[in-house]
Amino acid sequence: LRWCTTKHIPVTKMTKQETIQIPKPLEQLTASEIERKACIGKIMTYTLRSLTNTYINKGFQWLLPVALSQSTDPLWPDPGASIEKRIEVDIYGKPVRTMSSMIIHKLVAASTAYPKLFILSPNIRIEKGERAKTGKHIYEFTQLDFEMADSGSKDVFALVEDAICTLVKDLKKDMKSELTTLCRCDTLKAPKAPFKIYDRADLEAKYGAEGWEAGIAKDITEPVWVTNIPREFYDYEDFKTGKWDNYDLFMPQFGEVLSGAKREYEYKKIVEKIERDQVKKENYALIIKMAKEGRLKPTAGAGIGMERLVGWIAGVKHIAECQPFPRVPGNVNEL
Ligand code: ASN
Repeated sequence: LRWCTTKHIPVTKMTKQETIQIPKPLEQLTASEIERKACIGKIMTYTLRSLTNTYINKGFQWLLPVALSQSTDPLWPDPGASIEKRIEVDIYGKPVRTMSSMIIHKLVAASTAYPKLFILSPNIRIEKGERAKTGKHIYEFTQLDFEMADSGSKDVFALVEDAICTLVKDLKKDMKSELTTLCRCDTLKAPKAPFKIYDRADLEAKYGAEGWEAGIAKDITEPVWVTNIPREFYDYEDFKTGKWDNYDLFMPQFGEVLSGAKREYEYKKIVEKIERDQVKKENYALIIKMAKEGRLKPTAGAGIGMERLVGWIAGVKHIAECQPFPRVPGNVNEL
């Protein structure tokens, strides 16, 4: 998942932001706010159970996350990235970073002992404080991050469409009272697969380079895929056509809740892209070595932003409402 909504647009120029309140910590909530928080919490639990069941039933292994590592997602080049600070500390005489995503771990794990895997992975991205009121950014979030060996985009689309359609259909049946409290009983529609696929280049032509994400989210009534988004070296790029075999999932009236790709696995392409993007090669020595030895498999996967997915379901104004302990950019609470 990448935090790339409303890139390049200064906060002051973004409409609707004024109405967004910064979610309060638990101890400051009123009785009705506690009721709302509890409903969102129940929807989060339901969503976690439904999605993890779907993945387990399809033969995925559930891996536990890591928090510190020498190698993590460069989150670069990504036009939407707004990282204020990267956290690096020395342990045992070696530099480690807090995880910005487990993409590198996924590539290694899926190529070796875990051909189908998922992780509920905590990601730390110290977003600029000016993103406090976008409603879509938090400085710690959790992805349901998954990867599958010998797979491509179509496999990911089918898996995610099944997982989301099952989730919303069951939720509407089992969580009526919570959805009613959140005023989502009527407006939350159970999606129908297959979801439409748009090319980012066509959306840019229609809505402009800066407005396509907001534009498509506003105009759709069903979830849609957007493909061909230039970004980090590990997403597959066809050097002949210049097209990227990657994707984001957009929800109606909300925006992006998932991003992923078919991956690069060939040594020459990986090195060429890392050099082109001026990413530090030494941080990716292991996957470069594995690729050189032919040990990196063609995989595909994605990460579902849990706070965003539940935020869309619950109809929140700010996704930190889905966190028991809100992580709003620029706002540090005691808990
Ligand atoms: N989880 C994403 C993926 O699988 C990567 C990211 O979050 N930057 O592509």
